Amino acid sequence: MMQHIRAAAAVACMAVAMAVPARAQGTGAPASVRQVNQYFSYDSVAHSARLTIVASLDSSNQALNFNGSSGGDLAVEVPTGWTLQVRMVNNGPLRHSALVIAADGELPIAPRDPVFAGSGISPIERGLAPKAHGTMQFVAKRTGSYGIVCGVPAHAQLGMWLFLVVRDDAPVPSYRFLSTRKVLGSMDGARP
Ligand SMILES: [Cu+2]
Repeated sequence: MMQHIRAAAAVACMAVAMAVPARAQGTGAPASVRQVNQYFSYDSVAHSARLTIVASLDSSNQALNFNGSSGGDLAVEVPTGWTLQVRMVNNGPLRHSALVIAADGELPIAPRDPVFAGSGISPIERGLAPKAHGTMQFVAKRTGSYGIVCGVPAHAQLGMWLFLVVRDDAPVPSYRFLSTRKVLGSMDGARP
């Protein structure tokens, strides 16, 4: 009898496990989701990553920063083919936006052509108003070095950008600081 109940319970458990994706305890997120830090997480089964960018997080670089970083001293890396969802919150007094451009040389004064379909937070040139939120979602289709840059004229040149690295051989996404690097107006030099 006891064995019978145990077997029935095991079957019931399996049914629940199959019906509901495994959940990380307490967070409500699937077990395949890893929260790297307060700004970055990824799902290794869905092949997607989520990045939160707080524009003007603090006063560093005259508040022209993303999550406190500027001049390419922060690099977010995702494997080729993954989807990246970016949510921007404007915490500063000026308007800001974000778009992905190829990292080749000097930053344009007014970057306005996102390199991947969907890789811009509108309005790119005018920017989000203070306290406003915006999102973009795109597939990082092509391997290479890119910048996630502010599209409001002059902001990227003044350092409001971070590196986005798309790599074939990246095992998992990462969010890392390039402490030796800080070049405000150019993407040349020590690339991640
Ligand atoms: Cu800006």
